[in-house]
Amino acid sequence: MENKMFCYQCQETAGNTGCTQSGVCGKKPEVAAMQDLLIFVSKGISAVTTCLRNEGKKIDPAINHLITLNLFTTITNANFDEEAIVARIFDTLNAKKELLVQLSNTASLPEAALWDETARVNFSSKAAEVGVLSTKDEDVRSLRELITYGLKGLSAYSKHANALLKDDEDVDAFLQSALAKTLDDSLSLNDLVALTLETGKYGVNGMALLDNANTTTYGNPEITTVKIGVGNRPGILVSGHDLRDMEMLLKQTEGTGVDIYTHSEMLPAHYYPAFKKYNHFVGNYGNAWWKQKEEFETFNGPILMTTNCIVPPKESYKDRLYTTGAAGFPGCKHIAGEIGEEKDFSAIIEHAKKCAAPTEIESGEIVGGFAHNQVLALADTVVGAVKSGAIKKFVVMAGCDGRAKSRNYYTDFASALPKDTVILTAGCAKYRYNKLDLGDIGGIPRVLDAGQCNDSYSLAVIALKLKEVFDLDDINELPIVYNIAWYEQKAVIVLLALLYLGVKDIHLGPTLPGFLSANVAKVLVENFGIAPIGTVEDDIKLFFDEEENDDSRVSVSGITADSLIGDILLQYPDTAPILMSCGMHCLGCPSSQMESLADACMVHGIDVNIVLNQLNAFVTQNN
Ligand code: SF4
Ligand code: SF3
Repeated sequence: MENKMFCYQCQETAGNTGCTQSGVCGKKPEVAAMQDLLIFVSKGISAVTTCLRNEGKKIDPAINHLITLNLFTTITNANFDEEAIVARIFDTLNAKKELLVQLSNTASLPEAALWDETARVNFSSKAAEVGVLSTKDEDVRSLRELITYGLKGLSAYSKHANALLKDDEDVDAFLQSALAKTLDDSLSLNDLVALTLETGKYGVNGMALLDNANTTTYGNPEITTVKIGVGNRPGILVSGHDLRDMEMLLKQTEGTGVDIYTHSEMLPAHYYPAFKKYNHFVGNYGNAWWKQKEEFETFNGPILMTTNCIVPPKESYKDRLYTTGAAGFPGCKHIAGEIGEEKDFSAIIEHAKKCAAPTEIESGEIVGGFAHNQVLALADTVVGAVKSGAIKKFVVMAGCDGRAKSRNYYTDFASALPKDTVILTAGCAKYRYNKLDLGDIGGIPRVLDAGQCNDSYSLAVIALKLKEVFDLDDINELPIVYNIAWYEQKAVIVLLALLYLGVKDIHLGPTLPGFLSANVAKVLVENFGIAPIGTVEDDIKLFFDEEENDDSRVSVSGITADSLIGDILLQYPDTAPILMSCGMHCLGCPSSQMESLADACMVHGIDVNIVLNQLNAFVTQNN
């Protein structure tokens, strides 16, 4: 893993020593180092709270909120402000000191729980000791990072629910105990794999918590047409994922002559009934987060970043960029406010009044609002379309967008999909295809947008409902395929939640996460059929050309269902464990060498396409 050049946070390119390098994210090395230290002290305080719970003591919700906000602050592209991160380290150390005196027995605590420091000057040297690469075994490190990133996603869901005054002590207790376990050297690889799946289970709980918080506060998202042009009054552009911030800003801008627009992941705010009553909530401006440099420039007015993803701003609009909550950028104004407090947005509103109206960059409308309640309200139509064959398959294309050219794949893939398929999406990945004219099937749009990445829960609810309606035993029997784009750490929890729900054969792109060691990737490939994307042409064949899949599909590795076992082993000897784990324990037998993969799978009662996926993924990873 040390030889790979990738970023632990955003997986683009850049730092090669864990998250302590300045890279494409624009973070300075000192900022990345302070993030490492904030994670370390968050793990430390979590070990203390976990011991306190084991002694039967209650943890104040304020401590839970401190830990979730710490994790949220360190997710990809949320906070670049070194001093804000250092302040959180001090707050955490102080809170931990108060908790430690309540603990009867401190003997089993890890070093992170006992570490204390009052001199800021000593933080850098400590950060250098405790970064990602301080775990030397690459498989342990890979699983610890997978769990930690999943917990960061869980913390984001919790934080958004907490902002709406909803808490789940079970989720917080798990989050903290799991964080503490990432410090525990006595855990085996199997223990860590089990903890990874348990993280997915709590991911589902965290998503349900947030879904309940959002829908009970703002109503169920409903089909909505959103304008993408502009009006002629000055505006404030709101980005990130925090709906409570959006609510407060909408209220405070009413009657001020300032319009409100959404950017990137805030688009789904338009789908909530509670926000529709605001006439000055005009529309969506622009695209996914990575286009900020052009789009914030032409917006002309101030921008409020409520969470990630921030692109380091150009000087030309930096004075118009405001942050709040977990987001931060040095030199940009930060609007404070704790859970339960009304934030004061007067400064950004006054700023907006002095700005020109946005410059129009596109016009027209997009349609969204297909979260679970809305889709289930259309269940009869949807089920009827599936039964009649009008809809052959659903393709879950949820996830993140990013600036890499390889992400054009998703636009091309969406365009190449057979006309009898419907895309289910959530997250900013949708901007790769939500403005294409993909039409509808009997009135059902071919792109159903459930909302933010945080709303991926809706896609799971829809799948589980369809499984019930079609009376299936296994979620994988549904006509749903998964081709998910990923970028930020928070998205890891969506993957883990899907794995916990039993979803198999998820394709992930544009690359598999770099923090997966070869062995951890193998576990995911063998047990869940996780596979990387291929070319658009190959993947369309793989997902839709069932006849060809049955016998002669050519995979990226060159291995087909017709390949002889002996030839596969000759070309890729390291694939033997994959074939054996699929039940082919007779590989040493000369006659098995002359069998085709399809025949061998048939004899062992295995789906040849699943084995092909696994072989393909393995060969792509290791060659
Ligand atoms: Fe480097 Fe930024 Fe990635 Fe950290 S997040 S490894 S600083 S590119
Ligand atoms: Fe996008 Fe950052 Fe992930 Fe919330 S805003 S989906 S990348």
